Amino acid sequence: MLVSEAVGRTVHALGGDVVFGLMGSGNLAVTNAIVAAGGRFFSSRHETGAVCMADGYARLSERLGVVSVHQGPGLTNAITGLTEAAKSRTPLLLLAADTPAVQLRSNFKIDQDALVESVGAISERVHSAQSAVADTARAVRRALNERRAVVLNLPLDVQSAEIELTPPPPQPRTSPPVPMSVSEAAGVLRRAERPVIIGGRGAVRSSAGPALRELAERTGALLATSAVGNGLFEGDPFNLGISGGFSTPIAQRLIAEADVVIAFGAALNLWTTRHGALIADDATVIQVDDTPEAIGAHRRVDIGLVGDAEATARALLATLDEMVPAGVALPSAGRRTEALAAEIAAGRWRDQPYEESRDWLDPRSLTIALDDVLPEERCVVVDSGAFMGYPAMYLRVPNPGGFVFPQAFQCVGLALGNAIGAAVFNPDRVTVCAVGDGGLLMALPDLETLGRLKLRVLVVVYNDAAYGAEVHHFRPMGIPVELAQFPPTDFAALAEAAGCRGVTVRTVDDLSIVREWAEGPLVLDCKVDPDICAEWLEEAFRGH
Ligand SMILES: Cc1ncc(C[n+]2csc(CCOP(=O)(O)OP(=O)(O)O)c2C)c(N)n1
Repeated sequence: MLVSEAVGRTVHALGGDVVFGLMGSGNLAVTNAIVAAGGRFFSSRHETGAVCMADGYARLSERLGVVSVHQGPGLTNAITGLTEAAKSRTPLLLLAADTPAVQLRSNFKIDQDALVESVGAISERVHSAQSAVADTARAVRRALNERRAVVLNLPLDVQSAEIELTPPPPQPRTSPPVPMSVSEAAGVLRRAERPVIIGGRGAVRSSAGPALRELAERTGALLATSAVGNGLFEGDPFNLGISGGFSTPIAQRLIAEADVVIAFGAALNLWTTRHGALIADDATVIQVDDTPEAIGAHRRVDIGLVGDAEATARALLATLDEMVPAGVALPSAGRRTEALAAEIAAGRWRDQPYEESRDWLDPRSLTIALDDVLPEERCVVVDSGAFMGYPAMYLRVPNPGGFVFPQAFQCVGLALGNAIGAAVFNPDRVTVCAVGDGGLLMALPDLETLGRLKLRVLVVVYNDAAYGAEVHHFRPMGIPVELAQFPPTDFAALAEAAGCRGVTVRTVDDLSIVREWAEGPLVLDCKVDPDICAEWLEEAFRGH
């Protein structure tokens, strides 16, 4: 058997059975082998789109995301999406063909290892026919166990060598880490009067939601999430929603009043803490993370616990039970009152007054109306840009699997791919891809993919005919912004040309189309007011 076939079979055997990619002569054989073994392959029209699809698929499924690309330009095209996946710690395997070492003058020749490593991904390689299965198994193992984006380089000469297929070595199972002692942190929680728990992506990944809700009840804590953890505490009456720039006014007040903040799998970066302003200077900060480097990386932390979010929450609950005799109230008892729950419930973003745009579709009214018209079971995927606060602030999500926020690289144009991957994972759920006009034009090749795959994706284009983020940033300084403004683009026509349904939305009444929408992709070209600048965005610019 050829090495290319053995690699494909091994990837499939180790769980890589859903593959996104773009065919070239260098990766056809390995991809065919995965399909021949029973895998499914989804063609993208741009390699970064393929990586984003695998990234979106992996974020929701918690399985390995697999991508297949041609050597040289196939890999360079994939790099932007790969960077987001690497920064987001998505377990991803990118199969990249590579030029044979001896072909120094090949047009396709680049230093693939250096390129890949420069963006924080791991470069692995099938070194020889003899080591091909072990090399492949190692790449998969590192992607899953280390939660890293791994590129497996497949030199063409090695691919075409002959080997006898052997089964891959059994993959070790790792158990989640538990801190040696949680008594100091439990002691702090025991004395806390106004604790707040913040759950991030690490908490989502470890399915810590129920344990954290229990811990909050036990300690009188209020609950919040980082942006990527959105949905983790949905339905809890003491859920404050996203902590950071997207926080409601009441959430901002309550988080800032906390005397103890305990973060589970959340980086506590400048977004989550609103440039530090959300955490009081004298608050005790506890950070729980399974990655030692994450502890204290963004801000002062008083107690760091290296451990899995769920396991640590359970250990804290058990220790509190030992420390506090039954029937003895903690100082925070009485904090979670019905009155506070009612105040939180009445303080959603959609309840805050704003001055409605008179001449255009107001992006806030658009998003509130969308929230009403969409089914509860939804997955919201958000691109980067000035518009991105609207879906994050006004669209409810049913659970953490209902929100994908590919912002680790702060790159425009990735969400369409993520949305396609999300919809491949969950074809029955409506996937909403919220994107600016600039972002969708950057990802335009994969509008054809969406049309071809006929996925149930609603693309909502916040179309202000501009790179709005740049306009809102620089215009107030008196700096000319014409270079970031464009003539109108007709996304409804582009969508129809790509095999999707396309509709222009000028008023919220036009959203009635969503109620009638039964199948296939629908693109809404929403002509929003280009002059509205969200308050959170002004705040975010301070971090530039
Ligand atoms: C790949 C990439 N290029 C450029 C930027 C700089 N940038 C940040 S936001 C933005 C504007 C995006 O425009 P659009 O998608 O229309 O959303 P809007 O800001 O108008 O809401 C740009 C160009 C970026 N973040 N990523």
